[in-house]
Amino acid sequence: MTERERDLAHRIPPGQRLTEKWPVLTYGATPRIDLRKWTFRCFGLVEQESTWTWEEFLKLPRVEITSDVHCVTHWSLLDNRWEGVHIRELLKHVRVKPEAIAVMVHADPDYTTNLALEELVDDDALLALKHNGRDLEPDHGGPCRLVVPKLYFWKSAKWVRAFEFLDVNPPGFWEENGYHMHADPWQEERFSGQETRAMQQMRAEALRTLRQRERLK
Ligand SMILES: Nc1nc2c(c(=O)[nH]1)N[C@H]1C(S)=C(S)[C@@H](COP(=O)(O)O)O[C@H]1N2
Ligand SMILES: [Mo]
Repeated sequence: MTERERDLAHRIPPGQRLTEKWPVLTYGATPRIDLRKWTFRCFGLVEQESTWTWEEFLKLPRVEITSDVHCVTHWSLLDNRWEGVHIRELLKHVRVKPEAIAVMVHADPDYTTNLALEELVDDDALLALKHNGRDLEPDHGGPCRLVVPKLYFWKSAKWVRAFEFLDVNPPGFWEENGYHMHADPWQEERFSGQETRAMQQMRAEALRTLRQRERLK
């Protein structure tokens, strides 16, 4: 094994193959985003809702983070240099209530994905505006996408528009349609059938709670 191969072996999770070209994976078509109407919103279990316009969002301090991408369809793309707003930077402006344990990420056009709060505020998670020095292309989520490198890439919502803070962790779009609630590529957490009993109970209970709240409204 060469040094390069040894290095790679540590970075490619089981069942993954390297790709050099970045594939586009979207459920549906790339939405047209009007920056004059674009906002990013934090709502749910927060002391006060916050909303940024595109202009306001551009004024937030940025970070650069290099990370690997692992898609559940078995491709991995290494050494992506992302530039954007760190989640903890954004949350300096949001007082999240202590009951919040999870976040429903809302994205255009009608895409959602769920994360435990602690995974969203991880060191390497950000709202990315640039990839390898260039503005994110529309097909890859431009103007702004979430990047959560430690989880399969469907959790990294393209065209992200809001975080909804919750005291339960309900499944998002793919999680409702056969994919794993947690999605750690190193554990190969691909499908909902692989979830632990505790996770399946959490999933069912969260949905029950949300339905009950809907009824009480
Ligand atoms: N809004 C939105 N975000 C999304 C998706 C989508 O269909 N809509 N697809 C997800 C999936 S399944 C993957 S693998 C990655 C793909 O990102 P890419 O097209 O930039 O490779 O985006 C994720 N984020
Ligand atoms: Mo995916």
